[in-house]
Amino acid sequence: MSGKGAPELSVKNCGDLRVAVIAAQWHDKVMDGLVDGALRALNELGISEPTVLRVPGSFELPVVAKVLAGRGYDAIVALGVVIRGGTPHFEYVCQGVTQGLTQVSVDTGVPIGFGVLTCDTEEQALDRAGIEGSREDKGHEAVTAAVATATTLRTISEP
Ligand code: DLZ
Repeated sequence: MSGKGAPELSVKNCGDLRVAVIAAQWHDKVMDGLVDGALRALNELGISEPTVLRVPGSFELPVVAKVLAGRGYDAIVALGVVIRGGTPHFEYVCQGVTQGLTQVSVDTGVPIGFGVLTCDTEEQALDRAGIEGSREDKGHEAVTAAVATATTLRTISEP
């Protein structure tokens, strides 16, 4: 990650962070890629024993994130895949998970990496899943964002 003033991420400044990963269970192949990417990123940062929890679908991510945020985690990573179908259900699930995770993060002050793909097709999702042939690795990215935010929050001293 590059950004003006953002702390460099390394095992030295991240290895002691408590991180939880929550992953939905729809669209197995994409989810496997997202979870693998997230665990790879955590391992690179020396965060070797993350909590990993599964939920039925993306809609259930916020409630588990909220409970974890109250249990002392420094960062949470939420992973899911929502693929547009022929009904408005897609919009409701996308809206619920996006607003729910935003609310939990802002209300609790615990950063949540947003690794929820919202795609028109499975092909688009696979292209972002961090598997062979994918152009993007959104599980890895979500960890990097959450951990970077947690390290930034640590630099803010008490008034
Ligand atoms: C019901 C549903 C549908 C249609 N599609 C998806 C999806 O593409 N991705 C996903 O993660 N979950 C989906 N779900 C399940 C909902 O997230 C939720 O688990 C159920 O509505 C039960 O609350």
